[in-house]
Amino acid sequence: MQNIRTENINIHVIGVGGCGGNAVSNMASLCSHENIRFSSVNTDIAALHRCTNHEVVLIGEATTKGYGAGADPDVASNAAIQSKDALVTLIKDADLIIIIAGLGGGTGSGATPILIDLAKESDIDVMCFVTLPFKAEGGKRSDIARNALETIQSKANATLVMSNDSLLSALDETVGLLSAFRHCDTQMHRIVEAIIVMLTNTGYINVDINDFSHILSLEGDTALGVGIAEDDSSLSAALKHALENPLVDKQNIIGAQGVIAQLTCREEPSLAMYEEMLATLQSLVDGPQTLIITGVTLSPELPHFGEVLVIATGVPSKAQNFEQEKNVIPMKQASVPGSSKKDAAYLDIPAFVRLQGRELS
Ligand SMILES: Nc1nc2c(ncn2[C@@H]2O[C@H](COP(=O)(O)OP(=O)(O)OP(=O)(O)O)[C@@H](O)[C@H]2O)c(=O)[nH]1
Ligand SMILES: [Mg+2]
Repeated sequence: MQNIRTENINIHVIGVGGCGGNAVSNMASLCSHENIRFSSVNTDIAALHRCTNHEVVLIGEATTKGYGAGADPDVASNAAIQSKDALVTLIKDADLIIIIAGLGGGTGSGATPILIDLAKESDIDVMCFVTLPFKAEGGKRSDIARNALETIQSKANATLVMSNDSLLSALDETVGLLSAFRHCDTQMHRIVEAIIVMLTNTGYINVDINDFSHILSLEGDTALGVGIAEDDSSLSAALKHALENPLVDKQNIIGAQGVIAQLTCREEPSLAMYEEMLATLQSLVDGPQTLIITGVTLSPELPHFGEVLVIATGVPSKAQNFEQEKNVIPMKQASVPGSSKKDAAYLDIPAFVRLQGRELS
C-alpha cells in the first residue's frame, strides 16, 4: 500500500531570535515537505539577513532600529507587541506552529511568549523547542532563561527543553561550539521531521491532526523524542531510546495522560514486534486512564529499518508521588485516513468505541 498525502495541513516552523533562526536555516535546508513553512522572527536585522532559505519578519523596528534586543526580554516582548499585525499575518494559515528559540538572550526569551499568545488567540496549537544556555554563559542568562521557560511552559501546548550544557556531556569535549549547536539542531530537526511525516502522510494506522491536537491539549509536562531501529527486533529498544536523549532534561512518562507513539518503517513490521513495542510503551507509562494513540506509516525511502516518535503529555511533575492505579488503559489505534482535519467528533466518542480501530493488516 502506498502512503498518500492527506489534505493540506499547514505546519509552520518559526525560529525566534538568533538561535531559532540558525536552527530553522538548518532545518529548511534539510526538509522539503510541501505542507511545511519556515520563517524566522527577530529584532536583529543582521541575523535575519543570514536566513537566506526562508521568510523572515523583523519586529520592533520603530524602537530597536533592527539592532536586536540587547539581551533584554522586555525590549523583545515590546517589539513583538509593536509588530503584532505582522505576526498575526505570519501565522494566520497555520494549523500547528512549532517555535524554536534559544532562551537566555532577549528576543527568543521575550518575543516567544507573545507569539504563543497570538497563536492561541487564533486557536492554533503551539509546540516549543527551546534550549537552555551553557552554565558558562553566566547566572544572568540562566535566570532569564528559567523565567522565560516558566512562562512558555504555561502558555504552549507542549514544550521540549534541550540543555546546551548537556551537549558537553553528550559530545566529545573537543567538539567546536558551532558543531555542538548543529548537533542540538539536528536533534530538534529529527523530532520536527517525525511530527511532519506523522501528520502529513496517511499510514496503515493514521495519527491525524485531531489526535495530535488532543494529546497537546493535556495539561502537564511533555516528553518527546525519536528512536531509531536498525531492524524489526529493535522496535522496543528504539522506543526506549526515544526517551533517552542525553540533551533533554527530563523524559519520564510515568502517569502521562496521553501518549502518541508513531512508528515509521521502511517495510512492514512484524505483528509480534509491533505488539512487543506497545507492551513496552504501556509498561513505561504505567498509569491510569492514559490515552495511547499509535500510528504506523510506511516510508520506503527511510535510511534505516524504522523510527519511533514518542510524544507524551500530561506527565505529572512529581512522577514518584504518583499513585499507581491499575485501571484499563484505553488505546485508540486508528482513525480513518483522510478524515476531516478539524473533525474533532471522534473525541466525543467513548474510548472503548474509539478502540475499535482498523487492524494492521
Ligand atoms: N543550540 C543552539 N543554541 C544556540 C544557538 N545560538 C545561540 N544559542 C543559545 O541560545 C541562547 C540565546 O541566544 P540567541 O538566540 O542568540 O539570543 P536572542 O534570542 O537572539 O537574544 P538577543 O540577541 O539578546 O535579542 C544563547 O545564550 C545560547 O545558549 C544555536 O545556533 N544553537
Ligand atoms: Mg539575537
